[in-house]
Amino acid sequence: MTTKNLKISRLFFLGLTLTASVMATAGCMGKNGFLGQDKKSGKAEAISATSPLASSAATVAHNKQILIGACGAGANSSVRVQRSDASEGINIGEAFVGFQGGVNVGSVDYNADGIPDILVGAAPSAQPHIRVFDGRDGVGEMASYFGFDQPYKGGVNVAGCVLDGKPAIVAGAATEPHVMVFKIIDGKPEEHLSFYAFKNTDGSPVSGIGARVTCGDFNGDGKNDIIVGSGPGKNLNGTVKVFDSANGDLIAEFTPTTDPWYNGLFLAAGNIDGVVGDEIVIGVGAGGTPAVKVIKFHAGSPNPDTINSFLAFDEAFKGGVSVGTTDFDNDGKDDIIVSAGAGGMSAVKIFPSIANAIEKSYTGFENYNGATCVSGI
Ligand SMILES: [Ca+2]
Ligand SMILES: [Ca+2]
Ligand SMILES: [Ca+2]
Ligand SMILES: [Ca+2]
Repeated sequence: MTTKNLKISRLFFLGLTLTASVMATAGCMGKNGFLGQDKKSGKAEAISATSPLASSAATVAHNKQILIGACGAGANSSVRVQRSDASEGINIGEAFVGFQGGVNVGSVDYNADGIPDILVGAAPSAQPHIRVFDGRDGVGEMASYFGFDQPYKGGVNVAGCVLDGKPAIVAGAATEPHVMVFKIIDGKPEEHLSFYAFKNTDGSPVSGIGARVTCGDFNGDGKNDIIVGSGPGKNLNGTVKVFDSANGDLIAEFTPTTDPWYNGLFLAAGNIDGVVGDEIVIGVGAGGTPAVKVIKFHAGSPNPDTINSFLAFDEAFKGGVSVGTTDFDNDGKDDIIVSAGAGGMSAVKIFPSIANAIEKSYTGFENYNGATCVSGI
């Protein structure tokens, strides 16, 4: 559908215990049919064909984890958690059973119990379905939404956030520059912001370009900001914009590279250098050299600095680099998670803080060569 027709929407709250009939009524149909979960239980399947780990019954919090999703078109929607201590992590299985369009992942402590929960967004070719799974065990669905009006079938990018002390979800339309922010109030989403991240000079939204999203305090004022990077679909040369989470005002805008990142970029935020304020971590989209950059804000300067830059994978790899952050080694500085796009055999790596040495290396999904995406959790 076109931008012109993409209505500013309310989030459709589907309830805490989604049933198959509700899913069907809600029209949750993709190109391959029903996208929902196990029709009998109403829960996600525990094990998927591409996931090597069995479902975990663990109920304790494990910090410093990596959330991994199968992201590529043609992939199923497997999602699992990799723990730093190599113990068995949560395995959601297919977040949207039968869906072959891939997903993207994020996390937020949705129910404010101190345990980060799992956000999964359906990739392009699907309705913009967001599911939230309990981070304690992964099998309890906490919520299920459509991030944008259901006629829109471009998919949705998701990120967790905390705004005014409340959990929040940032949703970016995957094929349009529409961004919506929802605060979670008493377990239900309330629309907080709705705006277009990329506009033409006449104020109309740029057509055919998606919004990749993350959340962090880029300008170090103690309040999280909404950070949007251009997705694939049009040459914006990898533009990043930072918006005030209170009102959607633009705080900063930059283009992190002079390279032609025509296929968009991936982004995450975290306190990489340990100094007040979150840095933005950028990973090149599919088609480009697999570069990662760490961007730092300086008060009073319109131009942020690149404080680190490295190749996440062999230079010849052009599948794209999904990025995330988590303080994996518990030194007070967030570390950088990367995962390979299509053709990278689901490689996942950790780069500690701003050093370029690989600390850990994993396989996201065994025997899977499609795109893999990551988030800290
Ligand atoms: Ca929680
Ligand atoms: Ca801020
Ligand atoms: Ca910092
Ligand atoms: Ca660290």
